[in-house]
Amino acid sequence: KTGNYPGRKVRMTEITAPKSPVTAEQFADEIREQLKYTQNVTPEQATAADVYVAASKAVRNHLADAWFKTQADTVNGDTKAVGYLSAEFLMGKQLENALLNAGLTEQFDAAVEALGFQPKDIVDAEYEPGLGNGGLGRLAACFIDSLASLGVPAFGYGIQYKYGIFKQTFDENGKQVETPDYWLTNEEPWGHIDYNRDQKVSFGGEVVEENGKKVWKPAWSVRAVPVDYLVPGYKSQRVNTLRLWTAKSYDEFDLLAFNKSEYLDAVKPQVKAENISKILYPEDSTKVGKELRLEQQYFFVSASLHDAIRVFYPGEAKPDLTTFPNKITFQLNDTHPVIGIPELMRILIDEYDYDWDTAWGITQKTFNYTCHTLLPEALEVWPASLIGELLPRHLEIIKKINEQFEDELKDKGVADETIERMRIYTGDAVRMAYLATYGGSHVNGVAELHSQLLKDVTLKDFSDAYPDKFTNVTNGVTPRRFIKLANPGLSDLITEGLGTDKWLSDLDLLQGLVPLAKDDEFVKKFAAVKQANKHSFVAFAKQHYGIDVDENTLFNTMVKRLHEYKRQSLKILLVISQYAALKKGEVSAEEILPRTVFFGAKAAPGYYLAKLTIELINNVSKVINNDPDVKGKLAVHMLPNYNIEMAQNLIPATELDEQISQAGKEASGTGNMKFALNGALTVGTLDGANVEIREKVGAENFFLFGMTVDEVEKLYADGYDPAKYYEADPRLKQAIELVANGTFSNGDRNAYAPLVADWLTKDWFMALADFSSYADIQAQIEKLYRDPLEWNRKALLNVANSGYFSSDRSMEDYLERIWHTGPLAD
Ligand code: RUG
Repeated sequence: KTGNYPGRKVRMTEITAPKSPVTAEQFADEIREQLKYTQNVTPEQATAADVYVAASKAVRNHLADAWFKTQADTVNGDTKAVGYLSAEFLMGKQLENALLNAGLTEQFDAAVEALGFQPKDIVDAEYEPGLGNGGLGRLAACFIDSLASLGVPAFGYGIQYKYGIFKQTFDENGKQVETPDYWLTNEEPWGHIDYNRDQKVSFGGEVVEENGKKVWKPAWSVRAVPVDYLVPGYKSQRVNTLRLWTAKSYDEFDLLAFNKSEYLDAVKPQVKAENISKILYPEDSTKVGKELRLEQQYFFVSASLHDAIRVFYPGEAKPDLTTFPNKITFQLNDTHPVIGIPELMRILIDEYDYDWDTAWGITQKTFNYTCHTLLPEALEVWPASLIGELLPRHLEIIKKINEQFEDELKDKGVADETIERMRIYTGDAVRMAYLATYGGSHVNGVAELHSQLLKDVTLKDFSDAYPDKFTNVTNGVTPRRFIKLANPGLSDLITEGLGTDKWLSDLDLLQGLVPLAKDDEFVKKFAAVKQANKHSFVAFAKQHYGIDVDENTLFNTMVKRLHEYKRQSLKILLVISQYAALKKGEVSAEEILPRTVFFGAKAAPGYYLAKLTIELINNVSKVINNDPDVKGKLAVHMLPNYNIEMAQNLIPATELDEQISQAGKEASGTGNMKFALNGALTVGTLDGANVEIREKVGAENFFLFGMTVDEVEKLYADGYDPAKYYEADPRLKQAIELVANGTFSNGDRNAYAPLVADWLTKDWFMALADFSSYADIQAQIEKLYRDPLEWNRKALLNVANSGYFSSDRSMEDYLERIWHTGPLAD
């Protein structure tokens, strides 16, 4: 698998072996040492937060040698590295994961106990960094974990935002309130800021001709300083690097202005520069047309490309960059880093004097593009004027790329009107997805269905012209964090069932559990693990949200970003209809299946209908949870601030998972994989990776409902009238009427009028059309749940057959289909 190529010289001769693991006593001493010399507290003075920092630094020290060795092998060996360019990395808490991967969990537990602390309190003291919005950022984190675990040399490149995704709370009316998430308030022991390996990133100005050469004269520059995070592989002895850039000013302070008492003006340059890495855009699958966003994208991509040249050609003034694509292949995670294509062209032509064709050859070989969406509005399109203002040289290059592209299409015999549709540069806009598709070697979608729809619809013209570029890599999740750490009870049971823990690095081994689904005793043990997880979640919910949850109810969860296409409104309408049926006594005492419904979802701050949906869920929750008539039968909780920590606690406790997006809208989903791997059954549509999950776990172990992509398309074409569905199903009609008549707004009929109007007149994602089949399938769900042994057998089969959804497998697919590289030699 490794890509050998000529011209590699050994540059670093001394390679240090990784330190051998320590005893618990030694590890306790290391923590004491950190407390003393870096925290400057005695063990008696130390708080859990002190011990957390000290233990983190001690683990980091253990990883240092393997990190150096991995870097040396990466630069000196003959294995092409992977550069994963991503505006988001949603890492989750680091300590527990680092301990696991460094093989130090037991030593840590014993060591902190010896110091008089509970291991859980130390782990909990970590503040979760929220440097991503949702699935896309978490996927990036899973991927770099898997690459390190597979021993593949890789760099994650992104931005160290000062403020991550906002913290979500709800006000007394149930409305979402966003507060800034300043995650760096306390000492953060994982990132190492490396001022000596900074890069200059410039903006604005103009392009002039000097001696027949285009020369960019930028107007202003910022200093990109790397903050390095270690990415330890699980049992691989490899530690890769996540390099997140932070923006610093070159002009700290304008002394002249200060001396004139213009204090605010004095810090302006600093503020302007540092703004670039200040905040993560709280958007997920929606378009933002912000200048600052383009600055952020260019900032981290330019710094990363220069950094890769520094790393692979150290100290060379005139490196042979024709070998660059053999040293590193860059994956563009969505359209956010696509400005990297013209940037590499500019670097090669302007900074290293390559001619256009050579530069283009290198660039096209260097990049690949992953598309994560089917929503046209999520494919970024930048006004050409904005690019021209901020990056004038890049706009010139983009125009030239577009000319070359149009010529190439003409040569291929592509029709003029098709070329017109495909233009990268339209005269007033630049389409980043098109630039990425043309400018790289491969394009992939993130689930089979999604990749097919990219070829058939979203990027059809491109797939017709360049069929070989297109491929699929279905997403995956890391089993280390999302099974081993999140669900230790299930992990132990899997290990017991398989007689080995090798499944943690080869998740296909879960297949070995299939025969155990016939063993009632094993299924009962599996059920007991789920019950124990529910019990733990009850305590977690009490501690974190102050709510009382009845563990003897079906735990039914829908957690993901709030978006109309994901259809949280479909779920809440069903809950309301179930409530109405209970109130009217339509369900007999024997028929009642007690349920607790959990929602978790952040809405983009400017997304009105999404925020109104949150408010509705909160107020439905208030009414239902306070209604003595349904006590013990139905409860609804909208849990605030859905994040990785909540996922790690709630997913293992969930029995029924909701994946109910409109078919053809969710690119993949990764929550669906986490739930299946933790033994929840899914109720879902044929969308995204649900399709493959159902194939793998078996149609009989998945609750399918709703229209298919073709049926959705046909209904759009025929003219969709949601009111028809409202009239046709009394359950739906009743639910919507209850929302409209003020039942959940103290009689105020206006409170949800915009939502009701949207449902009845527009309902773009056809929640109403799918309502009846969704409501109908509940009877099947409830019937099965009444037979715990059968339910758990099916849940166990979900676990056993979901090994495919490991991000290790995703990485192997990328390596084979796209990157054409592999692990470092031992
Ligand atoms: O919405 C998609 C998810 O379906 C997918 O699982 C995830 C990772 O591939 O990416 C999400 N996504 C897409 N987040 N932002 C975008 C915008 O393109």
